[in-house]
Amino acid sequence: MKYKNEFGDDFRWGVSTAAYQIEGAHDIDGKGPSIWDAFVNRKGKITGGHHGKDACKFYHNYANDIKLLKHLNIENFRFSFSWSRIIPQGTGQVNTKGLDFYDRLLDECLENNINPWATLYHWDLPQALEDKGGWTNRDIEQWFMQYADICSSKFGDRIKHWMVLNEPMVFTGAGYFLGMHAPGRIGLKNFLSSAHHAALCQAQGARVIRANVPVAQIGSTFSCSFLQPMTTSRKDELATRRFDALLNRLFIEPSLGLGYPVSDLKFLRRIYDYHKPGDEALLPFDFDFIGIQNYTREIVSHSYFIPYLQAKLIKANKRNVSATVMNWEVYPEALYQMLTKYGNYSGIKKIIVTENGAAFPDTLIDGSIYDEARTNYLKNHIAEVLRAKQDGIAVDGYFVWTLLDNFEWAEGYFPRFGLVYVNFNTQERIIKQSGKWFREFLGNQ
Ligand code: IFM
Repeated sequence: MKYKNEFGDDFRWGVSTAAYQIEGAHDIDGKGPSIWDAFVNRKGKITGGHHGKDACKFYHNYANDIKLLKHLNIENFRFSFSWSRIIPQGTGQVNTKGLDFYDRLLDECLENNINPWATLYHWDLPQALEDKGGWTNRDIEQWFMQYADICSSKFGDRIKHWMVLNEPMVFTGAGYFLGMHAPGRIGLKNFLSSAHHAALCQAQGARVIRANVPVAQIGSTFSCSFLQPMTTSRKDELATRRFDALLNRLFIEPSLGLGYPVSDLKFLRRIYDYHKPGDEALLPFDFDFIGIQNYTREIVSHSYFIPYLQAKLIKANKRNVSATVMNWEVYPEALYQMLTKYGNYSGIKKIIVTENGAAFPDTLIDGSIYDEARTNYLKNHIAEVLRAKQDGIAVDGYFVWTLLDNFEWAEGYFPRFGLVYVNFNTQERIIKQSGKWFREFLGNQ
């Protein structure tokens, strides 16, 4: 795999980002607080006491960063809207200055021949809505549809590719079940109610976009991990199936009209406590594409001690395998396996790898970063995408996570995922060896 033309002319290459991780400017020009603005102030929640108040100052630096994209030969830029920048209280009054920022960003992209790909929701719920229950409150369906309406009616003329949610499993699981992410809530009721409401919004938000922008290509993005049992025992095999239902199937299957995967994960049945008559018909949506976001493989073993799941993941450092700073095993074939898995659902028309990438320790040597591990990670994963494509899987794009080192949620600024190094004191950008390699790969026909 040397040349990008092996993937065909229609294949989309890009990078992905998210508002809270890069924008900064957390309280200016009328922006309201989001759940992440609040969560970072809670003691002990973020490694190093870090926060995203400034992050990469993309709000101010966006024009230079878009030029950087152009320099890197990257034609597709995935970003997310900050809901509380656009509607500070989450519902009601719109903030014109917030809309103006995205206007400027989109114009900058188009002037540089970069296609913007927009995600409506990448985890930064307005705090005012969380104060009313957030994703656990059924009213979120109306709040979200209003937000989707404002974004798509305002920007639909310039954005062709839309994604409704980013990784609903992560923001409901880490945010409402485990309390590790904003808003830091725990418990099964919070998880199941927020999961059902997120699945509804996934389809309802897409309907709003379809109505406002009939020509849009609409998708939503799903985190996924290639799962394998620790042993060949029946117990480990069933444990793997339960994790698969939770991590890989919970949000895609209702959107395909298959309902929730309750037969493989019994406790999920209680999600129906949050259903209203007619929900069955609201959950499916005929997406034009789905985004899959895979980083690793996980090994699963049965465990009596883990509530609800009776299963646990054996982390990479316990298995003596090569891993990233996130303690995620480096296992490129996982991406091939996930493309095959999702490619085999009959209702999925097209897959875009909307995120894939790696955090490794980066050392500045004479002003340069020689990140061979990240470069190899990308090369090897891209090769697996090609393998899937050659096997007939409808995969049509690959987006690196991510352009710039940025705020990595509960891990703060320690994990660096960028193709471009960021000095967070000076906001200097330095293209890493991986960024140079990607530029060359994209430039080579
Ligand atoms: O940084 C995150 C991103 O926000 C969602 N997907 C995974 C990335 C790496 O952890």
